[in-house]
Parts: sequence; C-alpha cells; structure tokens
Amino acid sequence: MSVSVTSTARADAESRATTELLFQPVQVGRYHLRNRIVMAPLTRSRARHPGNVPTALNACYYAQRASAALIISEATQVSMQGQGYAWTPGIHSPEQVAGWRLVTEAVHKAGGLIFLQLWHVGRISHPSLQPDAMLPVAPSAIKSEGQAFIENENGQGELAPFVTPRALQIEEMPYLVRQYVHGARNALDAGFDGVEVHAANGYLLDQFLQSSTNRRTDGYGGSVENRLRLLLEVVEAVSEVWQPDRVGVRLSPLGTLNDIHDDDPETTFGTAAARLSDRSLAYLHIVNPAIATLENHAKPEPAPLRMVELMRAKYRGKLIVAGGFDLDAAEDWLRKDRADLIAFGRKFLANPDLPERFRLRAPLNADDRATYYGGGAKGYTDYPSLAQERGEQPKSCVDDRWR
Ligand code: 8OZ
Repeated sequence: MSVSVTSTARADAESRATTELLFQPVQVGRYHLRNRIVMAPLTRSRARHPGNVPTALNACYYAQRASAALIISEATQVSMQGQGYAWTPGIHSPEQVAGWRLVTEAVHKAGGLIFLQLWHVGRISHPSLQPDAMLPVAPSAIKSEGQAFIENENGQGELAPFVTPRALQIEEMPYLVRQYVHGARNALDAGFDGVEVHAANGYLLDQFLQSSTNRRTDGYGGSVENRLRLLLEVVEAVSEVWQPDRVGVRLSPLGTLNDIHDDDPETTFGTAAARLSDRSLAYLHIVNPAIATLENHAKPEPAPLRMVELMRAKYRGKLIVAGGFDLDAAEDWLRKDRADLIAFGRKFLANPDLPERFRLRAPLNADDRATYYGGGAKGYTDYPSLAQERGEQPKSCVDDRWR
C-alpha cells in the first residue's frame, strides 16, 4: 500500500514537473542543457596542500552533483599571484591540471557538464600567499577592510589583516591577461567543457570595474569604458582559446562584498552588460542583487530589482542568476523572464541530487556552515541523496588518494 501511495505521489510530481520552467531544456552557447538548474561556484577550500591540487575527493563531490544542467567549479586561481585564500585550487601547475582531470572525468562519466571558474583575487590576498611573499596587486594602492584567510606555520587556517596592495604598472597589464590565458589553456587540457571568467565579488576584475577601488588615471581607470578594459581584454583572450560559445562571465551588480562599491552602478554594470552582450558568449551570470530580500521572503526592494531588469535588458544572451533561490522563487523568476537559468549554491552543497529533489518536491537537507571551508569528506561528500535515504548504498567514490 505504502509503495503504491509513494509511486502515485511521484507520478503526480513528475507530471507537474513537466510544466515547471526549471525543467525546460535550454541552449547555452554550444551546449543543449536538459534543464535550467545550475550549480553555482562554491569555494570549499579542500585542495591538497602544498600545491593546491584538486583530488579524488573533489572529483567525488562534483560527480555527485552531475545532475545539474551545468556545474560551475569553485573559483580557481590562474596564478600564484591570483590566490587569496589558503587551500583553494589552482589551474596554473601541471599537478593541478592532472588533479582537475580527475574531476572532469568523474563528472563526464556521471553525465554532467562542468565549466572552470577562472579567478584572480587582486588585493583580496596576503603576502604569505603570494610568490616570494610580495605584496598583492590591484588597480590602485587601496587596502580592503577585513582579513585574509591564510595558512600559519603549523599548517592551520588563520585570519590576517589585508595589506595595502601594490598598484599595477600599465606595463603589467598584458601579463595579467596572459595569466588568464594560461589558466584557460590549462582548463582545456584538463577536460573542462568551458570556462567562466570571475569578475564578481570584489576580486581583481571587479576592482578594476567598480569606482571605489580604481583610481587610475591611465587607460584602465576613470571612464567606465576604461574600467571595463581589462575585463574585455581577458574575455577576448580567453575566447580565442575556447571560442566565445564556451565562455561565461560572472558579475555582481550592486555587490559590496570585499569592501567594494561603485558611485554609479547603473552606468557601470549596464555598460558592462551591453559590452559583454556584443561578444556572443555562452552566458552572463550575475550574483542576485536582490538576494537579501529573497532569502527573507520579503518583498524585493525596487533598486536591486531595477538592476536585475537593467542587466536583462542590456544583455541579449542567456542570463544565469544566483543567490537566495528556493524552487518557488526560481519558478517565479523564470516565469517573469528575469533569468534563463537559476544557479543554486548552498542548496546544491547540501543536496547532491538537487534536481531530483526539486522534481519530486522532496524535502531538502540543510547545509552546515561549520563545514563550508576546509576539512575532508564531512560536510562535503557525505550529504545523502534521496536514493541513500531510501536505503540504497552510496556510489563509492571516496578513496584515500585525496590525502
Ligand atoms: C567565499 C569564500 C571564499 C571565496 C567568491 C570565490 O565570493 C569566492 C569566495 C566565497 O566569489
């Protein structure tokens, strides 16, 4: 009896799901995606150290989440200079490429698609993470409020105040672009399906873009076109490696994370969206400016919603929005045509089979903040799927090589 009730409930849920917009297929650049559920990039700080090398444990974590239409990897530094946190993975050494190959092979075997997120943190770093203990670099010598997450002499994580970064010389700009190209080529070698340029959340490209961190008086500062220059150069160079239809860009309009702001965000981000729109990219991905109100289930404030509408109007390609969504909010935003795809972070972290749970409107596991960053399998690969909850054995993908 209980079996037939359960299967009837599932059949009902499945017929309902076909009318849900999240489960409508969509073309994103070169790829035909089976639904609109994206796994957002999530820093988990579990690369093997020394070397910041992805491992079999990381491969397990991503493979468990391969039912996403598209996985966007955690932010991955393109160079030592680009690193800002202990134990985040890189894509600049041969060992890191070999480590990422474990990840892409596992995801592909599980039927998934994965883009690598290319990252340079700029000033959000610390000499202890930099080559030869040098100063972090930035558009201008302006220190961020807050603290960097570094590794101390005992191999433990520790917070240390940010330092005043060194302002980049104009002669160094081609070298910055080359760092992204090197990462992009390595990502191709490692078997990824595409790359996303991280230009959000107060890191290097956002530091150039937003007015509070860019006081330059050369061709990379001042006007919005100048502040956009580095991002567009990076996008163009990376697109030559990958072709534009396998390149995405992430922005955080109205974002203030990492002590950043813009004096005229409508102009800055509206222009960024318009210029990126001309590049025929796979997608634009934005961190939801209205995340706070969505999370509190409050009525969205006008300014963040206006910003979303502005980005939607100025960018003519596929738009992914990430931040604060549950199933109903995601459906609502797709129905209102504010986005083409929705990215889920914390929900995916805690629910490896999130699309199936959404399809069945099944309960979700809660995420555990204490295990977001660092550590091993706990809070990483041990969140159960529905199949496990029904008593099936988890697929074995954890082995000892990750240590
Ligand atoms: C959380 C912790 C560390 C880094 C971002 C890459 O904000 C990050 C990040 C998030 O984009």
